[in-house]
Amino acid sequence: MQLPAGIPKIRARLAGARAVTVLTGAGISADSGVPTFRGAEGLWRDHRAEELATPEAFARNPRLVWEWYNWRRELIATKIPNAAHHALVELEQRIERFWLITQNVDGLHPAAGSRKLSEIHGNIWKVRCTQCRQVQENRAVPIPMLPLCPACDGLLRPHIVWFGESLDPDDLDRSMAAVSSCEVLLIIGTSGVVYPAASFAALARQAGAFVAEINLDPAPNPQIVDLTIGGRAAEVVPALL
Ligand code: BV8
Ligand code: ZN
Repeated sequence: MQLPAGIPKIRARLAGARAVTVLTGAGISADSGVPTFRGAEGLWRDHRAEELATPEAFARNPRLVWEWYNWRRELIATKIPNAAHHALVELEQRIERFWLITQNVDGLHPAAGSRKLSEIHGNIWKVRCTQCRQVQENRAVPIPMLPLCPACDGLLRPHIVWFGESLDPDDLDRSMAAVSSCEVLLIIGTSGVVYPAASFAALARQAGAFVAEINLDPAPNPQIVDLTIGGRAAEVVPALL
């Protein structure tokens, strides 16, 4: 397979770097068979989804929202990390100061072995009590309706950040620190429409980082990205090592 031209440039940047930050989106899990959000087969082309990932939707109809998450849990339960996820675990071990920020809730990065990681939109395998806020891992597929907290009988919700909800402050602080102190920022498989993640590239650039993007259908944005590589993450990311 002919590797895109930009790869040697990124390899050279990574070889000499002491601080590298990576931001991933649904595109890195596409090669594991997890549907992306806004693509042709997108999870979110169905208008329901856009309306379901909000606290209002959950307050109005928790059963409908849980049905949607049970459908996604069933879908994701059979998926495994791909070569791109594993390559980022290798990169984490090679680079002195490394941090991975993912928008994905599918849990494939921790499953691959990533440890220096912020799952800034949460994790589909975690639930949170709406009363006592206790967070627990729950891998039941499906989760029986309506799930209640073992500690206080409160209604459980997915431990996921919905639209209109703020990110966990620690995740946000850690991510902002990682993007504003890195020499290289790799952006892999994201459409860059969701904030605050969509602002990380500009932040890194302002701080002097070399910003490279890997995307199946690259929409080069020279204002904030130094180099764009068109290709599948599972093929391109391992070639960066
Ligand atoms: C917040 C959980 C403060 C749900 C998600 C107006 C302007 C600016 C901001 C806003 C605004 N109005 C509202 C906001 C704020 C809002 C926002 O950004 N809205 C957007 C839509 C405009 N953000 C928020 O609400 C955030 N909170 O800002 O707090 C606040 C507080 C109160 C009020 C206001 C603000 C919370 C955002 C978190 C939302 N939760 N998910 C769930 O998943 O169940 S976001 C959802 O989209 C997913 O988490 C996903 O990770 C994320 C981003 O999508 P992508 O990962 O990029 O996936 P996508 O399908 O879009 O793209 C895939 C890409 O991969 C494509 O480019 C494709 O080409 C590429 N690709 C495909 N295959 C491959 C590939 N690349 C490589 N290889 C392949 N094989
Ligand atoms: Zn509780």
